[in-house]
Amino acid sequence: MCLVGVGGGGCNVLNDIKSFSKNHKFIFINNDMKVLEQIESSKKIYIPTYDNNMIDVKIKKAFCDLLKNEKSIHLIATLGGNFTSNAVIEIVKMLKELDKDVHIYVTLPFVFEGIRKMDTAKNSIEYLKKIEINSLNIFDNNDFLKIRDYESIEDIFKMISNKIYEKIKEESIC
Ligand SMILES: Nc1nc2c(ncn2[C@@H]2O[C@H](COP(=O)(O)OP(=O)(O)OP(=O)(O)O)[C@@H](O)[C@H]2O)c(=O)[nH]1
Ligand SMILES: [Mg+2]
Repeated sequence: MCLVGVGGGGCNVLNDIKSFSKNHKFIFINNDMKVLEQIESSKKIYIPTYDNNMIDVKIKKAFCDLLKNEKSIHLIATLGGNFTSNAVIEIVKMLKELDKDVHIYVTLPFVFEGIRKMDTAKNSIEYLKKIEINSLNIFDNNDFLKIRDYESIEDIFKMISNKIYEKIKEESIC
């Protein structure tokens, strides 16, 4: 399986999944070079966000090389931040151009993070719904707050990573 994590949260989820099972291909994508440098992996793609055309020829080539033997891609994005919410759309469009099967796993931010983040996330989902993809799985961070068995936000993030991985395994046998 090929799992791709986008942005700060998406890369964290991918790292959690890597700690449960190393048997997959993991590709980390971020616009934050410092964060990307700290990730122990050779499969990383840096997308600078200083111009509007996020995915240029160089980045497309990097994707092509890393994904050349992969038919299905499982893409993880924790929505709400600017980078992730925009980049996920551009990446999905590019994966479709490359004729890949695309399964998407996104999370909605916590309500306490503010209306702006929630709106950014929901806009992104509306765009994703317009693209022909294999599946769009939406997880709401706020649902996890209702579970009493946690001590910190980090505990919730671990629960979310578990849930996403369970769903990826389900989708990959369909
Ligand atoms: N599941 C999970 N969600 C996270 C984690 N860190 C942040 N988030 C959620 O993801 C949302 C987006 O955060 P990031 O992924 O850091 O955002 P980004 O796209 O990198 O944003 P910018 O760098 O500000 O453009 C946050 O509002 C949180 O709701 C994490 O470790 N795990
Ligand atoms: Mg970031």
